Amino acid sequence: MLEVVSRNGGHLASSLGAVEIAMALAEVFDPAKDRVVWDVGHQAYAWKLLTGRNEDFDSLRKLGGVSGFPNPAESVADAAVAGHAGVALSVASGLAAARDRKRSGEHVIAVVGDAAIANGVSLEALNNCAAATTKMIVVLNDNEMSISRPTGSVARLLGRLITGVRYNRVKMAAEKAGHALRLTFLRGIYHSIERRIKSLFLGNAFFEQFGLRYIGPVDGHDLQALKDAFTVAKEDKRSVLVHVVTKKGHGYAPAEKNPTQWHGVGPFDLIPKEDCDRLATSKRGWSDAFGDALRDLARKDSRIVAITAAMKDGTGLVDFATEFPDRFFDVGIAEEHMVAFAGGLAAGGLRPVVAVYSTFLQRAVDQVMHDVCLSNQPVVFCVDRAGVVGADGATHQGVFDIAMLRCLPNITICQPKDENDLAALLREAIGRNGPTVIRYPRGKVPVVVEAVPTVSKGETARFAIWATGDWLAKANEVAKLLGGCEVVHARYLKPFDSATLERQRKAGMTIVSIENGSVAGGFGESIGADVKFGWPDEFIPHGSQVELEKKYGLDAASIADAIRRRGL
Ligand SMILES: Cc1ncc(C[n+]2csc(CCOP(=O)(O)OP(=O)(O)O)c2C)c(N)n1
Repeated sequence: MLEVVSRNGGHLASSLGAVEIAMALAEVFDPAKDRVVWDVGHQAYAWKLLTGRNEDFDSLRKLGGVSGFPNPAESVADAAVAGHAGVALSVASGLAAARDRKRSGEHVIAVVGDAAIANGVSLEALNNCAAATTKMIVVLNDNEMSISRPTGSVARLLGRLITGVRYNRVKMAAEKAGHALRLTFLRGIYHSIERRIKSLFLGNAFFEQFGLRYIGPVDGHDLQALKDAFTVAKEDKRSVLVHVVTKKGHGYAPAEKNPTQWHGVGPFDLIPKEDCDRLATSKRGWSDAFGDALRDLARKDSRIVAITAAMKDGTGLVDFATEFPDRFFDVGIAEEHMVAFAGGLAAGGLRPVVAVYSTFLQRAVDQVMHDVCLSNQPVVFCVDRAGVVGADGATHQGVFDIAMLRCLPNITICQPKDENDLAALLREAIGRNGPTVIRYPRGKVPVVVEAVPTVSKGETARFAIWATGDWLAKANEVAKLLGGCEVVHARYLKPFDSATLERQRKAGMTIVSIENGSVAGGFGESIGADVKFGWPDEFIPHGSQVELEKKYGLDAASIADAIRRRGL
């Protein structure tokens, strides 16, 4: 796992922490018959190695290779598609209810992390699982980490469950040393232990109230202990939750030391000179540019607050959180709550800035409509990873946001072309009395890019290319290859620059659109472009961004060829 991820990049720390869980599951259950549903699925590399993907594992996350996430199309051992957090308990409940009807007898197991179990969908599933199924098994993989430190009351409850057991051991030891309890000093410790043990039972009761027998906490790196616990869970007639305690990054010192930085990594030197130094020097991306621009604005405008759903690091908000701790909210993996909460903050007079990946905003489209757009709240959505993200594959490609959002009344959608433009659009968004979406892609941010037309003064262009943000540079390349072309940076996607479009139409130009988003429902459709380039009506698999653009004919040379073939 280490060797392959060091070459291909991937989700390392979570998968290292779940090795023994995967081994014990593969041994106690039948991967071909029993159904194991991994939540998010980024922690399932060992499961892949153990269930038929060992030979091909070198191709992890490569175009045409083994996916970084579970997928039934890849193996029968993968019970469900995964990539987004919080749904494993729901999917597993459905599989268990279907089994109950068929009386087919297989076991259904959901493996869920301590952050994902606090997600709204997980809690909805917990609320329903006793009514919906006769029996399912939940493995709660508790490493006391989300990507960064988890927030919220469920995290606190789980923490109490673990410390409760540690204290239980201390209490027993104290009891053995019975006479010592006469000393007041030790009596104080004893009472604090008592209190913690009470809270332990409250914690057990939490899951028992949902109809799940609670087993644990079990040491998640003790293979035999895991196998024993899973066997008990298997044999019990009732639904069971096995609380497993693991260490994120287990077995690789740099990842253990800094699990947040090693959650998802690019290629790295397997034995780093110094822990994580390569990551520390990684190039400046769009997320960093966003974080810096927001801090700049926040220093001048005290109404600005920032919100993330467990993605402080990925969205570039680490420095904001440090500089403005009381103006920063990490709501946990809870996108629906995050957006409705932002609507409330805006209604209360603040200027909330929601930083979220395009693919995860999908969860909260209803709240964008109902709690933000309908009452025209000034919420700014900074939609990161908008466009194809590459190796994370179909569950993570951020290609649907334009199509999903542009139909919503009151919303403004824009996309910067470079770093300066991002800062400017953010400033404009904060000043707007209504919702704004600013979308930008995964990857490095250019400082300045300008649209470069290839028509001389006085000459009329044969066609115009309208390009969104990050693909403006590509439009320039196409224009250079073909000549006779106007290039427009579609800075605002909604409302768009209709005066320019009208002028070009009147001049008889063909309108071409290029966007890093789905063609269906995309920007090109909204302007009625004659030729539209973007991602087709299918799920885009994993591969590098460059490879995928080539494969789908979306690199500059292929686009130029396609335009030429149309006789333009
Ligand atoms: C809906 C959704 N929001 C955000 C993410 C990004 N994300 C991937 S893993 C992760 C943390 C998961 O933590 P936990 O469930 O505790 O599992 P661990 O990685 O610690 O094993 C997050 C926030 C996601 N996959 N899905």
